[in-house]
Order: sequence, then structure tokens, then C-alpha cells
Amino acid sequence: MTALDYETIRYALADGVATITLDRPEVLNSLNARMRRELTAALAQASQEARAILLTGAGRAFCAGQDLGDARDVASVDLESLILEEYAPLVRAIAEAPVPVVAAVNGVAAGAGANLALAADLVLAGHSAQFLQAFARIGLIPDAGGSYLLPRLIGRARAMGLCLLAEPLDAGKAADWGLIWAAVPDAELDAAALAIARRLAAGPTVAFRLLKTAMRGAGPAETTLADQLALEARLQGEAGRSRDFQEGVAAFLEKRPPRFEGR
Ligand code: LHQ
Repeated sequence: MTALDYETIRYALADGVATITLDRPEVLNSLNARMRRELTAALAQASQEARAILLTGAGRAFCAGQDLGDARDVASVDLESLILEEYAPLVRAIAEAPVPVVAAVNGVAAGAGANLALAADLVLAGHSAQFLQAFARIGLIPDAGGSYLLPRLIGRARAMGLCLLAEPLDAGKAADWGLIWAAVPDAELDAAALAIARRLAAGPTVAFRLLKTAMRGAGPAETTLADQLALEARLQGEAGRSRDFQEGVAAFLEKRPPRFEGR
């Protein structure tokens, strides 16, 4: 797959920076199978030919997570393989890219969309952006590495609050909490993120790759990202077989509050 074949993302390479733009603004850049495939391919391409990667979204959102209108994905009872085969490689393509990845979060980042952004090495967000661990709203657990990253970034208390209550966290507070690098005025986001990406692209690329590897191995050592992605997949497989998940998705699509039964 080449940049010319991409339908759900845009890919541009300039000054050593590969800019990848999620481009399904009518559904807030939510992820369907094609977008996951294209994004994973684009990250592999960028890892080969760029010295920094800039990830952002078209329109008013960064990414609303899984496309809940995609029946193939959400009606399937097997979320475990969907996650193992498609989401985990995507998270690892970001987290383990050999070059620095900058996320420019231009609007709401929800569910897996929030956690893909947080997998980047340096996250900038516009002041109007929000981070939403939306999973509990539809009867799921945080995936796409959220259960690994959140407690490490902001501590267990805040991670649990965000995930249990599934309320949006605005960009300013996200920066105060240390969830992201910085919040900037919306109008300045693109230029600020591009300036950082260009600066990183002109940096010591080999050292950055080694720095990323060193940093990945640091911190609380009970588990690795790869182990946690596998655990999330197993648990999400179970959550995906619950009636509450079917109800959560139906309620979202019908634009009404869910009636969870606890089973
Ligand atoms: C959407 C979506 C969306 C489809 C907005 N899908 N259309 C992995 C494996 C397998 C299965 C399950 O999940 C996972 C991981 C996950 O990511 S689970 C979490 C999935 N994401 C969510 O639960 C978030 C769903 N979206 C929302 O809660 C809201 O849209 C947010 C809070 C993001 C934004 O709210 P608003 O600004 O009020 O926008 P809106 O809700 O009106 O959305 C605009 C349009 O986008 C709307 O379509 P319409 O035709 O009415 O204009 C939405 O239906 C559509 N959309 N998110 N994930």
C-alpha cells in the first residue's frame, strides 16, 4: 500500500517529517478496519523514510476511537482477536516507531483514539481538545494501551477516576496532570506541533531511537506494554461478550442513554 492508495488518512513527507492526518471527519475520524490498516501501513512507511512523525486529525476531532457504526467490528463477539490483530500492532507502531512521534490533538480524542494519541512520544493539544476514556459508557475496558499508560502517566487515582466516570478531561488539565506535554491555543496548534516535529527531525535520530528504547524499559516494571496489550485483549474479549456492550453501542447509535443490566 502506498500513500496514493490511502482513502481514510492523508500522508505527506516534507523536511524529514511524515505528517499523517486521520481523515474521516464526518465520523470524528473514528477507526474502521480500512483506517486501521492504512494507519499501520503509513506508520511503517514513515518509520522507514522520515526522521519524525506528526499525527493529527482532520476537522473538529482528533479521533473518536472505534467506529461504532462498523457492524463487522462491534457486532462481532470476538473483540480479543480484533484487538490482538489490529489495535495492538497499531499502538506498537506508534510507541515503538524508531523515530519520535508527535501527536497534535486538535479536538476530542475518545476511547482508543485517546490512547493512540497518548502512545506518541510527545503530545500537544489545542485548548479545546478533550481526552475521554469513553469505554465504560459502552460497557468496555480501556484498551489500545490505556490500562498500561494511564496509571504510569497520571497515577492510579486519576487513571481510575477517568476510566470509571468516563468524563472528558480538557487539554489544560491534561497538561497540568502530566498526561500530555503541553496545551496551546487552538490557532497555534498546527504550527507549534510542526515546529517541534521539524526540530526532532533535525535531531540525533539514532540517539532518539535509543532514548525511546531506554525510556520504554524504565518505570514501574510489573509488566511490559506488549504483555498489557495481550491482557487488555483477553479482558476486552470478555467485555465484548456482555449484553451491556451490545446495549452501549446500540444506545450510542440511537443517541439515547444506555440501560445497563450488569450482565
Ligand atoms: C461516531 C463515533 C464513533 C461512529 C462519533 N463511531 N460514529 C475497540 C475494539 C472493538 C470494539 C469497541 O471498541 C474498541 C475501542 C474503542 O475505541 S471503544 C470507544 C469508542 N468510542 C466511543 O465510545 C466514543 C463515541 N463518541 C462519542 O462519545 C462522541 O461522539 C464524542 C464525545 C467523541 C463527541 O461528541 P460530540 O462532539 O457531541 O459529537 P457527536 O457525538 O455528535 O458526533 C458527530 C458525528 O460523529 C455523529 O454522527 P452524525 O451522523 O450524528 O453527525 C456521531 O455518530 C459520529 N461519531 N463518534 N466512535
